[in-house]
Amino acid sequence: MHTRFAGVSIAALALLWICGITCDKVSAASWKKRSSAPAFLSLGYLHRSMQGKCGAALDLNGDGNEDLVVGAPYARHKGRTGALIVYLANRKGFAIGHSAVIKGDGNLGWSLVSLGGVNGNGKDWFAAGAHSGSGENVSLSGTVTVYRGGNPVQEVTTLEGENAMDKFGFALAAGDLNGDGITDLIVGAPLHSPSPALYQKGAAYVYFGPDFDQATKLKIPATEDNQGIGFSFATGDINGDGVDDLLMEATGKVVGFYGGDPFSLLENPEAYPDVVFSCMDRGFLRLDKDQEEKSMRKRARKLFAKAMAAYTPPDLPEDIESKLEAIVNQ
Ligand SMILES: [Ca+2]
Ligand SMILES: [Ca+2]
Ligand SMILES: [Ca+2]
Repeated sequence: MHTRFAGVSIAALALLWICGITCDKVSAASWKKRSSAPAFLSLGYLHRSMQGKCGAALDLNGDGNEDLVVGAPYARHKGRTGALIVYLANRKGFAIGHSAVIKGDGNLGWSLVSLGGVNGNGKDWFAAGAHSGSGENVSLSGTVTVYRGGNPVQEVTTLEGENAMDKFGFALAAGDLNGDGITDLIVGAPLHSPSPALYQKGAAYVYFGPDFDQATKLKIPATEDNQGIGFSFATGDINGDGVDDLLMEATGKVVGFYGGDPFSLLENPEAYPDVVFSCMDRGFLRLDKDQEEKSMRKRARKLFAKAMAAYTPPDLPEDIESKLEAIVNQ
């Protein structure tokens, strides 16, 4: 079973954020040679870049120490927009400076997800979204680039949305949905229009590892029951069968599809969700299907609350933070 919620990332990013604030007040020279958390960069093109919008903690170079990739979707360089900042750590912690900056376009760094070890060499892979990116076939559809761990990291493939302005790559998640032991990549395109009647109601796409092939993706379009998908996801095993399941935010509710081998969504991508939760003030309420199962509801609620928290900027109003915390701790 794989549960890929950014718990570690949250902690690392919180440190990073705190560190960034501190940097404004303390000169770099007064810092110790090695720090437990890296500092935000103050390079000109990263000014107002929203660096820290997202992050992923993963071992890029296979040395056993968790490294950090941070998105800066509004970094500006030579007319392009977006960047990823890589921080490699050793066993003592992070160096003060960054290790590399991967410059991109189309708001690269809006979303990030670790794919774990894909080819068994100990170096983790990750994917990064550029929701305004242009693909080979469609301009401004949004793109997602898959990177192979290493020093430097290398691009494996770039995926693209179907139509301009789909915002493909707005949200990402990872999990082994077809139960073959290899991580799969889930990409949201919240403004995709599956049909005129479902204008900008969204879609989700699943790309199966280790190839993450554009041609063999699974498209889960918005339906009458699933409108508003593509903004956020969570993965984890909510029905306890050992295979990751997919939870998707939809308008006014969260819908869930069970993973499996065979993966039933492959047969019918427009199937009615296996579970539907409505977003009520007090968390998630199971609405329909099968018998009430408290433990599953509780797990799903926790999984999704953690995923939402991972995408929460650090300056949310206190009441929203406390509500999220209450959901997570229920
Ligand atoms: Ca490492
Ligand atoms: Ca898989
Ligand atoms: Ca499952």
